[in-house]
Amino acid sequence: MPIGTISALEEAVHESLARQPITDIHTHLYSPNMGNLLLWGVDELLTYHYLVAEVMRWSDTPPDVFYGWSKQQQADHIWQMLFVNHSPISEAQRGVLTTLQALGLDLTTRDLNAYRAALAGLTAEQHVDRVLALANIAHVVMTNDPFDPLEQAFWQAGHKPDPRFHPVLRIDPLVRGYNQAAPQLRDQGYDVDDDATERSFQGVRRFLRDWIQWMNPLYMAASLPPTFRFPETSANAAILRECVLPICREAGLPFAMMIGSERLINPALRLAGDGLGRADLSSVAYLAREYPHNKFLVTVLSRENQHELIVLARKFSNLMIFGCWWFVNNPVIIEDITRMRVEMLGLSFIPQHSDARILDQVIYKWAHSRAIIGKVLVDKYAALMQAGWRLERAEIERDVADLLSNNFWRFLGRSI
Ligand code: HDL
Ligand code: ZN
Repeated sequence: MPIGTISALEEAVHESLARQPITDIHTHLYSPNMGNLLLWGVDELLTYHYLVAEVMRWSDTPPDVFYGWSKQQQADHIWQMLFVNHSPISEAQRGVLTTLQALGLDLTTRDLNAYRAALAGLTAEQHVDRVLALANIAHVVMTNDPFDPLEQAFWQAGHKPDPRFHPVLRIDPLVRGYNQAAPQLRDQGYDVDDDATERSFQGVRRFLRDWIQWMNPLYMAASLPPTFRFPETSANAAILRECVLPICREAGLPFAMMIGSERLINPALRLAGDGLGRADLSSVAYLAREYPHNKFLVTVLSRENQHELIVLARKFSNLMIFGCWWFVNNPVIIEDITRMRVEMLGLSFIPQHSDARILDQVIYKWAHSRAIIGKVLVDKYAALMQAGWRLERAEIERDVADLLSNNFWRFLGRSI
C-alpha cells in the first residue's frame, strides 16, 4: 500500500529510523570484557571532554586544579556550573539530559546523587545490554590503540571482544608522527629506524600484519592534521605509501582518514584542548585516484571542507564518506551536511557515527541524529511524492537500513 499523506510519510520515516538497528562505525567504546577501558555512568557522562571545555568558559578554577580533583568532584562542578547556574542548552549539555531521561531518571529533581545511586551496583555488561537496547544499536565499532599497554595485553593474549563490539586498528603515530613512534615500535620488538628507511618499512609492515592477526580489525584508521598532504616527502607519507596502503590492500581493509584535527591547541585543557583546521582535500582525491584498489573511509572536521568532500565522493566509488565528526556534530551542521549529501549522493553515504567515549552517550547522540536524519528524509521523500513517485514503506525501510548499517558492511565487503 503506497504512502499517501505527509503524516503517513513522517510516521513511516521516523518509525523506520527508530526500528533500524544501527552499526555505529566510529566510537571510543570498548567491549565490557576489556576492563576499565569502557567508560560509563553519570560522572563519566558529566566529565566528557566536550563539557570540560564548556565549563572552563564559566569556571574560575584553572584546568590544572580541575584535573587534580576526583572524577566526582569534577562532575559536581560541571553539574553546578553548566546545569544549575546556567541552562544546559548546548548540544553536549542537552545530550546528558536526553540520556538521563531515557534511563528513566527524574530530571525535575536535579538530584545528581540520586542519579548516581540509580546506576550504582550495575555491572558493565548489564549496562551495555540496557544502553544498546535503548539506543537500538546492534554493532559498536571501537578505536583500538596498538601502542596502549592495556590493549596489547588484551589482544596479544588472544582475548576476543563481545561479538557486538568490533575492533579497528588505530595508527595515528605511524602516519602523524612516525619519527616519535619509531622508539615505541622498537620497544615492541620491531626493527625500525627513526627515519623512513627500507628497514623501517619492513618493520612497520610486520607490525601491521601482526596487529591485523591479533585484532582482526574492520578497518585501519588515523586522525590527520589539517596540514596532511599526500604525496609529500615526509617520513609519515612514506610510511603511508610503503606500509599502510599496501597492507590495507593485502588484508582487504579500508583506510579511514579523519582529517582536520589540530591536537592540543590549548595543552592545558588536555583531551579537551584539540582544535580544527580546514584541510586540503586534493590529497584525498589523489589517494582515491592513484590507489583505486584501496578503499577509503573519510570524514572531515571543518564545516568548510564538507561540500568538497561530497563532490569527491561523487567522483570516486572507492571513497565512502561518513559521519558528522566532533565539531560538526551539532544539529544545525548535521542537517546542513545531511541535506547536501542526500542532494548530491542520494543514499550512498554513511550519515553518522556517535564518536561516543562514554557508553551512555550513544543514547543521546543517536536520538538527536535520528531526528535530524528523519527530518531531511521526510523532506526528500515528500518531494518524490510531489513528483508523482509511488512511495512504499518497505523501500523506506530498505533505504534507512542502508544509511544506518548496510552501506558500511557492503563497503567493507562483509556480510553481518
Ligand atoms: O580522533 C578522534 O577519533 C576524535 O574523535 C577524538 O577522539 C576526539 O577527542 C573526540 O572524541 N571527538 O568526538
Ligand atoms: Zn573519535
